[in-house]
Amino acid sequence: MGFPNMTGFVSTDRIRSLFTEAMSQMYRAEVPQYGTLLELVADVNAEVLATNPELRNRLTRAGELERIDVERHGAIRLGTAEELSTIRRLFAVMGMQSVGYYDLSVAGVPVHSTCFRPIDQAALGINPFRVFTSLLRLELIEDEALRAEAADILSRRRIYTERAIALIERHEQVGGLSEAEAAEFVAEALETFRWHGEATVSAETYKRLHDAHRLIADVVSFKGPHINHLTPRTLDIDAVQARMPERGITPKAVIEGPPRRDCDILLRQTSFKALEEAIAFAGDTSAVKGTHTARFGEIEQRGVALTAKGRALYDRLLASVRGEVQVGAGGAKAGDYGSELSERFRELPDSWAELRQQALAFFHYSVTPEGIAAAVSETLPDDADQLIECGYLVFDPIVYEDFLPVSAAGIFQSNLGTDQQQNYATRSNRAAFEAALGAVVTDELDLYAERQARSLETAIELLRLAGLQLKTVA
Ligand code: OOG
Ligand code: NI
Repeated sequence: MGFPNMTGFVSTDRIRSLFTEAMSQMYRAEVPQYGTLLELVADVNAEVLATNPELRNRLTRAGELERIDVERHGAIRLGTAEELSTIRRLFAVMGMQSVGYYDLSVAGVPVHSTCFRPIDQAALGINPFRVFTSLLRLELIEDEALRAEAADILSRRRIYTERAIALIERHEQVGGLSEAEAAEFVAEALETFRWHGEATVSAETYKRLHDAHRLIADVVSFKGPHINHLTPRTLDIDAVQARMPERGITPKAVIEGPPRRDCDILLRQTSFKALEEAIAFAGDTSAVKGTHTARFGEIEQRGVALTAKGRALYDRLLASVRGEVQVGAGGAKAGDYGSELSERFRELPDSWAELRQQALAFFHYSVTPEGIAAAVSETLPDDADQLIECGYLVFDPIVYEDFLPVSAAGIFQSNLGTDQQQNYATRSNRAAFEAALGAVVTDELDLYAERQARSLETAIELLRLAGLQLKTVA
């Protein structure tokens, strides 16, 4: 695993795995509840796998069982275009690319975001580490003087170490890093994500930024974009949510995303406030310090990726529930919301076969041993539906590897305090985001569609080759 290939470079997969592990250790030390959560998730996952052999088999076939224990996503919030384009280059060293564009201004959060993650199947199987990365939209600050001040503060900070930049450049120039360089890169890159208890601004500036939006204070007031959560994947989010209080954790009132179903779709998430941290302000000599809440805990459960058609149905059903029941600050009406959600989502079929037949979700196709045997002895139909009916072809759900903007907004809001619902007039600006990023954002639907198509082609090709074998033998 740690062996360099012929070029003497270690794989980007290995660098990502080293980084994920280092990040997880750092976050465990910084936020002890994260460690508690990992233990609870591991317990629940083990119980689910022990009692649900069908799920265990499916995850094994999909290559997901192996990765569950290391599977994490995190989030950071950046302040400038330069910080964003450099993070793109930093994540590229670990084999992660920008996938998906999420506009959160529509939900009153002055950022737009992307997810950095591995793209190809083998890399996802090794370690699907993802980072939800947001860029502050300073243009959404109404107060012009404050906007200029924030831009000025941001322009003066350096969130990457010099050595990290040098190693990114080396990776770009020679095409990889040696084992020793990779270890150094991981340690240097980690510095960007570390928590700093000393604000770079005075208490007075912090307050003005905070009054404009808590998120603006979080992005602008510190030396770097501290990782604000690290989320393990659970196989039963309702069980983890229910058992959190036993371990001293209080989750938010509702689980974001779709309801519990037999066939999981997309992504379900819930979070909890982790820390109120003491901070010292710049130039502050008094013993009185401030506090800042930025870091939290979260769990996620992943289901099948939906097609554009399935996603449109999901969005419509979710919007109809949210239009009907608004969950209050203290969790009022959470029960109504949950039952309304389950009720309305009955419109979205809850069997893999229907989801496939109606082209609502993406599936991976594979040939069965019966299919190969049949191909050798007879001429097979070349229609996928017929092959499935004969038991020659099987299909498994392709897991959703991305995020959901409405859920993300809910996660942001619950951790910023629910009192800050604002609506911004300016809308989605993907072009500006891509200009800041210095690259085009990959469309996640294209990736799923490609994987589905490739699996089907490969399966049909395998059957064809098995059939040829018959003709050669005969
Ligand atoms: C990111 C919130 C979004 C998710 O899982 O949807 C997110 C943030 O608070 O910076 O992490
Ligand atoms: Ni998250």
